[in-house]
Amino acid sequence: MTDTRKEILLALAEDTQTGPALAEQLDISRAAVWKHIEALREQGFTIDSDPSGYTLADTPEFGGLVVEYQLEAPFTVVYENSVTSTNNRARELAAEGKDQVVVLADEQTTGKGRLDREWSSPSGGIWMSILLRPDLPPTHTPRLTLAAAVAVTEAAREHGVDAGIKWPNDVLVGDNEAKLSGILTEMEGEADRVSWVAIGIGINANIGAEDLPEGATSLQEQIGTVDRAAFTRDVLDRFYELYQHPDQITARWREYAVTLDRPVRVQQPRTEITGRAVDIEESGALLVETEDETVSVSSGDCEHLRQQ
Ligand code: BT5
Repeated sequence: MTDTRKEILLALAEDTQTGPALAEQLDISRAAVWKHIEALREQGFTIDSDPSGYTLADTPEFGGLVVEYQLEAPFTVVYENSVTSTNNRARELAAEGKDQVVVLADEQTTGKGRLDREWSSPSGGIWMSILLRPDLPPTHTPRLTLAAAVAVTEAAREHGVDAGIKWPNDVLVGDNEAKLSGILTEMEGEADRVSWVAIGIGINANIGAEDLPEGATSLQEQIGTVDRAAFTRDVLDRFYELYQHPDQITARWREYAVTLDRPVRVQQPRTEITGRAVDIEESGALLVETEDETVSVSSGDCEHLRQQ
């Protein structure tokens, strides 16, 4: 979105504005104002005009502009109705040298989970990837994934959903621990420096239970239809705040963790660790107390076992 359009939307969100007032405020011609208003209408914004000026009567339910114009984080939002996977699209944008871009979609046709698993992504979800070029060694990127889980959990709690985090980054709801959100981080880089990272966040938003796999839940199922644009903004702003204050990530993650202080089994490609999850390290690794030692587990699939 051009900054001018963003400024017009912000001004209209405040109050009715006359064409001349907008032209003066933005230092553009009245004809240019009119063109921008037309472009915004084409993007689904309902802007009424009468002698008192332009009034923002309605905004589209979802899309790039509606998320971006009130976003505090400095991300550009690239919206697609349907995409194979927002992570794939983010990878393409990374190849073009882009940074601080969010790819957002209503539907993914081949959404990806971790380890080549499938991620169901029907229309009505919030499927997005945040593309960043952080000045970090690759070993620090798991923390960005934790930050994304914290951001989703806080946004969900703000909406009254009883969300918690299963290590490393599943957002689960309620006693039966139904999965509301999952995160897949992909990156490219060298041994000591990340070139880019795409943090892929999937949130089951306005989707009925019948369109989700077993064991999944959605915001709609929990609290009814949500304003996806506002929810997306909330997650992105919270994520960006944590990105700027990485020292807060693990403390906030611990606050919402449902994995700590309980028996777990962590599956890794070649091994399996069973014990009590006691803490996470700054790196994001899970500390598991087994019968004879405390093991630091940096990745794997975690299963919560029944409390003994
Ligand atoms: C994840 O994998 O939880 C990571 C999911 C990341 C999805 C986002 S959407 C935006 C971006 N673009 C992508 O293509 N991906 C990212 P994992 O922990 O492997 O969990 C996958 C498992 O969760 C599957 O094997 C199913 O059992 C289950 N599952 C699939 N779709 C689901 C859904 N929509 N909600 C809850 N569970 C689901």
